Amino acid sequence: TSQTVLAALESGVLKLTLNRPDKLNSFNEEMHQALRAQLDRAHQDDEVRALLLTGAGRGFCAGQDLGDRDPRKSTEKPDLGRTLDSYYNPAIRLLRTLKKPVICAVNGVAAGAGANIAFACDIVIAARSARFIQAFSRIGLVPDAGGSWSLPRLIGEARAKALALTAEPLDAQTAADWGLIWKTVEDEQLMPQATELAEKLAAGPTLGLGLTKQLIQEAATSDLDSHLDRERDCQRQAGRSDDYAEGVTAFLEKRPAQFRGH
Ligand code: T3D
Repeated sequence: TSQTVLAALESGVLKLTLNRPDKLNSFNEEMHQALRAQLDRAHQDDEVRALLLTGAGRGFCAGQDLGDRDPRKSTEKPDLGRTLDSYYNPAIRLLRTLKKPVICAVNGVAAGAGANIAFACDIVIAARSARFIQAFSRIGLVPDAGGSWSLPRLIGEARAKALALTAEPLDAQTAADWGLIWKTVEDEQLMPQATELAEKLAAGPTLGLGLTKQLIQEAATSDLDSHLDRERDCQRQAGRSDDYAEGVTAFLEKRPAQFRGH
């Protein structure tokens, strides 16, 4: 197995650590493949009830490894669409369709696709010292990994355009104030707090949490009328889960619920 993405399953949390710290965890081919394998596993393995994504060293992820894109080493123009089809787009789809909570602990700079992978996660907690950079325009590219979709939805067109066109770094606290991420914490508190949150969610009613995530995502593109029907369908499904019965029983018995995820 590749060391470019460290994976550890503990207490229902699959912790994935992007691990090319010398290159600020930018993506080479091997890291793309390793992340893909772990995201597939997260989908398939019932033992995985939450995903926690972070980076090794001082950065979270600096997007594509530009060392692999050196125009001086090739006479042919690259087909970057192929990288998106092969890697970034499947990764974003796998994160968004995972029926389990995805927590992102942004430990340092998140640039290019690295920033937009974070924004595809369900709950983003950032270290106070982290920053987000839509680095694409510095090198003549467009935001990818879903950034041109997620940014305007999260913070509105005005801020999305300014960030993407200028590539100015956004500090973590401003990102939180704008609603781009959930919150910031002191640097040394990042992994303890993100782990505690991930473990709490992993011990939760996974089926209901997965449906909740789906509903909120669908709201971006649905009208109220059809969305009310979707809520009804999801509530019907949640109401038939073992975890709902356990939740209500535990409430009536004045004890903590013991959810099993179905
Ligand atoms: O297929 C496709 O290509 C299409 C997909 C595109 C997706 C994308 O993500 S495009 C955007 C690519 N990313 C960037 O443009 C960001 C490039 N990096 C930076 O601008 C800066 O490194 C940061 C602002 C992120 C951090 O700056 P700083 O000063 O804190 O660190 P640094 O000194 O620049 O970086 C530390 C090392 O990491 C350095 O290596 P060295 O000199 O110590 O040997 C640097 O070269 C390396 N590094 C950082 N980012 C990348 C990288 N090496 C290769 N690729 C990188 N993206």
